Amino acid sequence: MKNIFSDAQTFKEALTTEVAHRFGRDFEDAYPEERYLVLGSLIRDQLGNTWKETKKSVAEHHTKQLYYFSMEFLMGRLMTNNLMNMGVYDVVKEALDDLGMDLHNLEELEADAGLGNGGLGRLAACFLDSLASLNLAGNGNCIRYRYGLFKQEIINDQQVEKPDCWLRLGNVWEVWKPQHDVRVKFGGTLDAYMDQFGKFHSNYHPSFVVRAVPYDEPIVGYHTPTTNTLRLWDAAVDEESVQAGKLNEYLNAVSALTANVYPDDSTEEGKELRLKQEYFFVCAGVDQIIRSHLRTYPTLDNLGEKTAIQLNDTHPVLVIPELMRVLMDDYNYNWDDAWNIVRQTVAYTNHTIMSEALERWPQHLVRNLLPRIYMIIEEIERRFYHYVQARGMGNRFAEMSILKDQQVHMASLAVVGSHSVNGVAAIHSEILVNDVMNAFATLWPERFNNKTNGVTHRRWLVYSNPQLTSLLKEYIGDGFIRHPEQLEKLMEYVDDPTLQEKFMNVKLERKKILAKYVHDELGIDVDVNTVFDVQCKRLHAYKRQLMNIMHVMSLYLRMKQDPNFRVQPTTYFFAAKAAPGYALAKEIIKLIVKVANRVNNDPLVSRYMKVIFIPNYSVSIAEILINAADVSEQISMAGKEASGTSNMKFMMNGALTLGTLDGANVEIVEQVGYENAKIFGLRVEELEEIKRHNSYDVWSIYNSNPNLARVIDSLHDCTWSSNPNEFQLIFNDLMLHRDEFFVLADFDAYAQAHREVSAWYQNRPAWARAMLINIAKSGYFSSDRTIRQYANEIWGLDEIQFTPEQYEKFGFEKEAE
Ligand code: 26V
Repeated sequence: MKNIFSDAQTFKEALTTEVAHRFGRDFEDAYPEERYLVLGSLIRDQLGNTWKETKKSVAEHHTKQLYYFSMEFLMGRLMTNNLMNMGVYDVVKEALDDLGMDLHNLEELEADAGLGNGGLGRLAACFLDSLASLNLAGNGNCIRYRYGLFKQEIINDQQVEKPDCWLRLGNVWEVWKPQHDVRVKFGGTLDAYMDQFGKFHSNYHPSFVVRAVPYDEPIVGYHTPTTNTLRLWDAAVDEESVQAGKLNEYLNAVSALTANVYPDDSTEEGKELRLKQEYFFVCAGVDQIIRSHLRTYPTLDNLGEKTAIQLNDTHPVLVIPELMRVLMDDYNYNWDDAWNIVRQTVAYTNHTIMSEALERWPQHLVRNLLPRIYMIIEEIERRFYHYVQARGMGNRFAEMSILKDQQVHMASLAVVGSHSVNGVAAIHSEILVNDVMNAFATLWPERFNNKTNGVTHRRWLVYSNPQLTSLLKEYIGDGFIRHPEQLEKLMEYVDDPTLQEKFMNVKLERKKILAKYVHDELGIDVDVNTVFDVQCKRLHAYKRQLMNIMHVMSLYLRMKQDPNFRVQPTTYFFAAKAAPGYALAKEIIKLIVKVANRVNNDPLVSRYMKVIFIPNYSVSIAEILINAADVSEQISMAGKEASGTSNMKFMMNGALTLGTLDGANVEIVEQVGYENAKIFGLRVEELEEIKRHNSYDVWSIYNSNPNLARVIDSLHDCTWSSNPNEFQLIFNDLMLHRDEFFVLADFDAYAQAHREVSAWYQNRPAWARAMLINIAKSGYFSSDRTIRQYANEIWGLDEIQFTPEQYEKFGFEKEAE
């Protein structure tokens, strides 16, 4: 078979022929969308070859496989990423250049796959890249949402949510597999009885049955044949299951199931639908695993030896009772054997300690929607109770129980039913063990471990910042693309004035690209010679975007009042989506936008500062925003941010962390040293102390700090809005509800940290050196390192075996061991 990607000429011919076949047009006459679709399908078809070899090798060598169950995969665009990983980017670019077409323009036609809310979903996407690039058999399991997370527009200074129609042009990467559908059953009644041998039998009469139909996307590793699968389940009607006279109701229920990503893990409405979504992709995913296992092995006894399932937070935790159900009811396992298999197979990652974000479902909801699953959960709880009593920890059972307060506690179910529980940064894992899950950690210390998050440096550095990548290659070669720890080689050159200058020019290039975007999209001119200070992440009170904008407000007010007070010119960038039902978060966005309007239109102050709110934060925006930053704002209240992952992306692109000792910031400073970051604010222990003594008094801070008091007054004295009540929620949150996230307590330290950063920036060589050190030390935060740790310490995965001939066939070189 001829490889159409072997050279530009061959590819050009393949492309033009395919455009004619598909659309009946010459390439020159084809619409850009048609060209894009054809290019995408040629790439996808080519991946079919490596896909086939990967599946074959896994089956032949009985390679252990991982299934990463996640409600969210924030993949972003895949075209260029795939071309780069396949090693054919240059061929395709040349072919398109010859045809008078810019590859970049075609890329732009691809919609972001925004199937997620934030860090948790993007982490899953980074993990897929690392799994494939490290030759590990790791597949994703998720839902094919027809609409991604809402698109954010700012209208009348406020967030407005619009649908994200990411499938408008279809999805060139997916392969529809209707032959692999699965029936998923909900509701109804269960007649159960025990026979004379104590075996359970049941007749289940569900009230709602839907077919789950998979769409598979190939996930290709960097310069290797390994091609894994991201399986997205769509819901389709089951013709047999419509109740008489209820056709419309049925069709609507099927359609709703996979309509959209939940924009919030905390709102009340749509709870039942969310639970349905969770069981839907769990049931389908488990069924697929069992079927695929039984194609290779005669028994399920060795399921846990050959399969690992990782639960990305508790959203897929129903895997535990579902796998129990299948093993016992469909394959005749007794409880104990089934339980051992389940526990050996399943591992759980916790991503938050915020108690309002820990999943709990009303018991009646679970019982009504999933009667058999609920029964199994009750039995898990019953046996767990006896287990705890027998180990003399009965006094702490209440902390650990699954069923309490009329609710099902999903995190407890996850810990009880898995063999590994991990947090996502060292400090977070410590808090889990010492505080949130202390009873569990006392009962099962060996079950708890830490896996500090990472991000794929191939997307967040190599692909999104080609300017920096070529500079790095010039100094340390290209080994770091496969071995990110080699970035450390840059340490040898950080004092080199030539490199420092070259790097500052690269940064300037990236700032110009961002400035152009801001000009084109928002019509605002920003000065690329100012400090670019960036905070981009979901809007949550604990992340303290409010503290950031209040600091900006204080500078503005002081400059207006005092003609001698001037600051280092800075552009403050914000990007953040708020959950549609999260009123305080939305009000904070409004405040940022209103402050921006005032500051940017003030002829005097705007020479020293501008504020830019970039709407619709997404993977593609992150790709141009993060690498343009000088300063990375990571200012959550200590103890609240489990890890953070943008902090790592900023670091890889040289930005200096201005942050609290929270999440992975702690490990970032461990890597770069305190002298190459700016750490401020109260630490976890100090905050604990203040809370213990109940000594936090916002009014005494207000009364003793005129500068801060002026900022707080400005919330309701019509400085930023003609309506004095516009920011009532914010004022109340700070001053009447005692500022839960200690914004006032950290405010002065934060302002001081800013002053120090500004002074630092004025020393160009020192600044450049610190930035280079951040890049050199960022290898640790590659998801390659994280995935290796998961693979070795939790999953027990071995590499997929390919022969040297297979490598050669696809044009790759096998690395020496
Ligand atoms: C948190 C909260 C807190 C307040 C109310 C509503 C709400 C809803 C969701 C969440 C977060 C849920 C889990 C999550 O997305 N965690 C994030 O996981 C990232 C990847 O591990 C990590 O970097 C972030 O620190 C963590 O917040």
